[in-house]
Amino acid sequence: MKKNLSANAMKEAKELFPGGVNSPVRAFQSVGGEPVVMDSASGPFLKDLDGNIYIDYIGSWGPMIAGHNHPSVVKKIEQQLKKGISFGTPAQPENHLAKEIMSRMPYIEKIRMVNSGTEAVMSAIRLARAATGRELIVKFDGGYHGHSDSVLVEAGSGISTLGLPDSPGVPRNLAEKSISVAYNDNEAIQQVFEEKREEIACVVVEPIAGNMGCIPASTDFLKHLRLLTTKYSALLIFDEVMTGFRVGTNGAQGLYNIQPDLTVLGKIIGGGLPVGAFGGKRHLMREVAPDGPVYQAGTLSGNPLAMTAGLATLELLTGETYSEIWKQTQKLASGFEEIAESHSIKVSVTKVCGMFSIFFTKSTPRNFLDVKASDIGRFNRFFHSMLNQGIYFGPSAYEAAFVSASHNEETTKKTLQAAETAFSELSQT
Ligand code: HOZ
Repeated sequence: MKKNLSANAMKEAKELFPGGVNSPVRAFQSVGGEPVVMDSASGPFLKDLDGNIYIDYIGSWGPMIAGHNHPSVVKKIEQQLKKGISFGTPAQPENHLAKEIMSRMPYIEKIRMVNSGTEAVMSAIRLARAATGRELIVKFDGGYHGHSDSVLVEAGSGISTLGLPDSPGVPRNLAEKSISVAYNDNEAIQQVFEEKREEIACVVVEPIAGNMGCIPASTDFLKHLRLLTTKYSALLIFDEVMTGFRVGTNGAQGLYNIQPDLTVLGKIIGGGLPVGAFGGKRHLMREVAPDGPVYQAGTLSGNPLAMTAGLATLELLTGETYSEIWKQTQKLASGFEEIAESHSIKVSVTKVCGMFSIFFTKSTPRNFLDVKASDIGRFNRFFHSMLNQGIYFGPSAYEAAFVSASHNEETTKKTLQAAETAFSELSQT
């Protein structure tokens, strides 16, 4: 595999950006080696600067669920491009995307478009604090809700990939307002509520965690959260930045049939362009400026190109699309487990539609502690073997892999062939 052009570009990038990247996980720090610099993408494939082609299981960390550069998404972006890039005024693409989202997630009665998932969570938490008049927030260990101050406590994704406890720069008195509890643990959350009761403004949760690898919540756990938050009049915020329209037509809230008070979205609803959104019950959203006093604003919010790309992507996501994505996800997951088994390697592959993770551990992880106990060194070696064979996973044992509608029997077959080699190599070390 030629790597010269990519290596040179990374050398230059290291002079320009911290760690040579604009988002920490991309830096390959935990898996070792040098990041690959991409040049173009199409369907399920990425092509690097040296012309090497990879089957991509990052999908830009989720948004590219239709596959890279889907013709109808590209066409609609081009049409909008000709009409204008950004207006800073109300524009119709905002209405179109909002209506599509709300028809799929009926618990969102009003929505505010923002520019990233981080911004959306930050604003939803501000709204929850204002609406309840309380300050404490509860999150879960290994849950990642972007990088705003209140949620960088025991966080997943880059924070766990880099082995950072929390982040310096977060004021201590603010961090003290955030409580982090074990995921999928009814007793732990019950205890927190019994102790803090009416001090808790909200619980923010990824209904299917995707930033400590893919760890689905049990239905019982999510139901328990709904009951507790209702009992203590706290708000339940579903962070569906990753799961929204990935795991099914109605997101994780549809899959589990649980009604959150607020929902946070991102990734897919921007079709690959920068977008976030938060929404929920009308009486809560009425508190947001200018209807109410909770301030939130953004120069590029509701950007017409991003709205158009998001809508074009959602329009491609039918029940049939999800069945096909689920089929490939299941084939990959069972394929990995069977091949590993045949080499006497124990892996546990967690999965939901379009998302999976390979953990080098005997039993299925249910929380962050279980994930941290898995063999990260083995994952790193597996990652490099797959990469060398043209299969691109996220460069971290704490990130989920994503399957798109453009992945098919052929890509699954090639991926599993590469896995055969990777597990065989691992069994010899
Ligand atoms: N926080 C993202 C994954 N969970 C990583 C984003 C990126 O590096 O692009």
